[in-house]
Amino acid sequence: MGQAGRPQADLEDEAADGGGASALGGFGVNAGIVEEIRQRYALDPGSVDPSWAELFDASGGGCAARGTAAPPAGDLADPHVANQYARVLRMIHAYRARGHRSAATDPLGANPSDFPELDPAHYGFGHDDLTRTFLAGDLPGGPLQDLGQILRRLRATYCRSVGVEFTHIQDPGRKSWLQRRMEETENRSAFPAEERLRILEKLAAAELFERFLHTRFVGQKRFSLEGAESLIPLLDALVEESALRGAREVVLGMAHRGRLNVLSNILGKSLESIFCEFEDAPLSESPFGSGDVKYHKGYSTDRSTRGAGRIHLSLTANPSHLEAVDPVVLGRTRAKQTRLGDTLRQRVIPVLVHGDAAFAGQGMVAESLNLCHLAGYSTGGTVHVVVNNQIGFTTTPQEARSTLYCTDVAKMIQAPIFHVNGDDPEAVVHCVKLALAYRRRFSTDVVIDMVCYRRHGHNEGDEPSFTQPLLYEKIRHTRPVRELYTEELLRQGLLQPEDVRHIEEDLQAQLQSALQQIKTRVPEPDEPYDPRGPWSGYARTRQAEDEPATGVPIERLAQIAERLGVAPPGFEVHPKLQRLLDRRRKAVAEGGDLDWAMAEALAFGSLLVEGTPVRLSGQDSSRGTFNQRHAILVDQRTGEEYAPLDHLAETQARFEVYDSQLSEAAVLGFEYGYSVADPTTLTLWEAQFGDFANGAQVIIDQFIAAAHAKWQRMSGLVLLLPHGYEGQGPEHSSARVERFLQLCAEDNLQIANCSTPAQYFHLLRRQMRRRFRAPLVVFTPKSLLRDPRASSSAESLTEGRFREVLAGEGARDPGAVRRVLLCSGKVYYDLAARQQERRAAGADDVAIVRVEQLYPWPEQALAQALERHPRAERVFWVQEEPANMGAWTFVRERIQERLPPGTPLGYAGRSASASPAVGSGRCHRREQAALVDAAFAGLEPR
Ligand SMILES: Cc1ncc(C[n+]2csc(CCOP(=O)(O)OP(=O)(O)O)c2C)c(N)n1
Ligand SMILES: [Mg+2]
Repeated sequence: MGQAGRPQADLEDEAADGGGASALGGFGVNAGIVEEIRQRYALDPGSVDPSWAELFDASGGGCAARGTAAPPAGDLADPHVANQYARVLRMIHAYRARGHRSAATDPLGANPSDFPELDPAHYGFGHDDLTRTFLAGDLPGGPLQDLGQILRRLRATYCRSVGVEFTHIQDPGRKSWLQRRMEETENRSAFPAEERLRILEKLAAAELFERFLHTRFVGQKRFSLEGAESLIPLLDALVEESALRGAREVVLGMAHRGRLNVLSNILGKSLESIFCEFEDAPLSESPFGSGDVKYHKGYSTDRSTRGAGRIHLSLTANPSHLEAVDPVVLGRTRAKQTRLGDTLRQRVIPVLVHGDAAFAGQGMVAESLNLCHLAGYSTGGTVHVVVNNQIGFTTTPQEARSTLYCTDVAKMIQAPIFHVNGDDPEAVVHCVKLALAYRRRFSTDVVIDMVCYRRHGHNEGDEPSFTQPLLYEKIRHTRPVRELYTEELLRQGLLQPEDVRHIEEDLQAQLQSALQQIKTRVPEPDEPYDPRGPWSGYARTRQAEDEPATGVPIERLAQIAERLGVAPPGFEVHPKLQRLLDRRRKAVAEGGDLDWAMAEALAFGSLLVEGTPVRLSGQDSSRGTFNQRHAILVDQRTGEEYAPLDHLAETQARFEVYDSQLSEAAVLGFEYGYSVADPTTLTLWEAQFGDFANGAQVIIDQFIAAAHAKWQRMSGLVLLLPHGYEGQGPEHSSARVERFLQLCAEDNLQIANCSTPAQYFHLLRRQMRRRFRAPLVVFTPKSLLRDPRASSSAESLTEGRFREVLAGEGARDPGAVRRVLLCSGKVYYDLAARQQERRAAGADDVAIVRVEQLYPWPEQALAQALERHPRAERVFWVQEEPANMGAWTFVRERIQERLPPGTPLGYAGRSASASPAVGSGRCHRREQAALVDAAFAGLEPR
């Protein structure tokens, strides 16, 4: 409000003149207060609320005189008068908070018209009061207004085609910004003729597209938009308005409903290629990978706008799994903003189109909304559009949710929610402009709930009357929004009947000609297959020459280590951490042993100084779940934070580490999206414990593993999944190695389980230093983080590369080896310890081979390792996991193939089990000892 407060307490009695609409003198305003405001106005007109100023101006400055000359009949001290004013103000508030309950938002007409709190009678007002003047608070139109005038504005603003929920917004500035904008305009826009014709054209394009497909490709699934055609003018206005306000890119995510329509009418995907997909013509086959159905594919394009040049639009490919694409769109957006240096987050705008049932039902929605204001994940606000056709497949809203609206979940982030009637396309376009203005101003999510209907069944083969006969009887008699809007424009003389015919004929001709075209000529693919933009130069298949040396000169490592160990002057590091920093600093310079966290810091640090940005996110990742990383130091006096990795050198790349919200699906989806949009950044997601990754299974199965085969989209995302059997119980032991291995084919993933810090160092660097890109899953250690046996020398980081197989350990005479133990990860150290004992006892006949990379399967390296021991009688696979888990079922055939005929492959590990690990530490130790025994069983000294 700013200026002299609007005078809610400045109330007095009813008008002396009997309630006429006269100004101050006529109606119960405390004369003393009016005089005081008048005097302030005389001294400084800017110091009072503009509505007072209007009033004083209108009365030629004489109102105060009238106010004083004709004192009001009542006084605020009179409880009856005060009560009456309070009731008006309560009613005004009720309209702001609950006006949406009687807004005409449902094109099928099921609007509750008599919500009690919106009835003046509820506040004791009758018909006679309509012409009486009351204090109107901060409602535009002046501080004193007729009750009728007050109600008219409130109903026009809050109860027409737009119902708004905004009073849950706690920030008074945001709330009053929106309130004022809506009330001053009565929440509508006066569109010029040109814009109204454009809306009609978009509606026509939307409807005719569907009708054409309906008649030419009978019975084929397309998930028609009919009943919700206003989505097209909505998105059209969104793109135009965004461009006008300086946006360079809009990143869209949406599900099946109307997707083809959006591809054609918003992204400009050619009709020819869409029709080819319906025909299942050769073009619709994927030249690489297995491809996807037409209504899941992504697309991107540059589109010319009317007033602001070109804007890049991309629709993110998505799986059938509703809402799974949400965080992916946000991550992509964030990466694009970062690459563009768009710190205000106004140049790349994320837009998510949802279905009503999915928005209310899927947990991913809440997880993704929760990213909205988090420093590491904010995108400056997402524009959410719910295509609320009031049904989900065959499920009614009453069955689909416990909430009043399908959008209620968005209130948790205090997003304003505009419920708008999809049959009022101007109101729809008005809402999107208002929503964008709000996002621009406050950098936060906004929600448009476009209430509409679904003209046909869920898909084109469905008969909706089986389950919703009454609803569909009504829908049968509902005329398309294009018809309704056309009539309106004809009525207003903006359009002549022949104009309508021309619009339709033109569209029809375009559709017809495109269909004709594909009969004679196969169109070019819409998107070239070769990696484009930031991905040009990267390879989706492994390159024979692509095994870069990843060592880093010792001088550089020493410089990095030095910087890692120093906090700024005066920064008070926790004393225990100070010792860690000192150790880190000395480790490289003095040739000490490096642990896992140090090797990781040096991998990150060396990439950063070479110009490769690093972004790591996960629960408690900055400190590290196991208290190992300490990527951010906290001043013990001030709480200030300092990230040594971000202060290595003047010209280094950006280092970001974020403690994520406590979710897996949305955060992993976000990081996946980030990695797709930015191949130049080492993007890592870390699970708190590896098994929690199954909370993000959809992202792993549908995106990380399959995106390349389905959509030819590459990603270099790294997943860090703590894994290892340490007696911590069923839930903290297994990252489900078996599940990741089951997903592997066509070089879609890389799966590694390193046994030394140096290997981890080289692996991380390899990920960014070669052209081949595929997501990398690393099973990371827990107890090994502090196990002195699992340390590496600084020298081991200075040369060489990641080795897929480590076969160095073994008998001094390889020819004397009677048994080869193959394993992966931490169990190696248990085997090595037993091997040491046996050696001490004079038995040196076992070789241990570590498979450090499980996929792509290191065929050659393993074959070489086995060939070194031609006299081996037995080969065992040793693992900690139960036999139905871990790598056993994956490696079994692959190793067996390599063994001489008749050499059986043995298994030493836990028995098959329903649960990954036992609860008792004692049982765990017993089992662990038993599996090591089994690995060495039968090797009595000769
Ligand atoms: C996670 C998930 N569960 C189930 C389905 C199967 N399914 C496809 S569409 C649909 C109904 C979606 O309703 P709504 O979100 O309202 O979108 P509409 O089809 O009405 O546009 C269902 C259940 C799915 N695709 N994804
Ligand atoms: Mg629906």
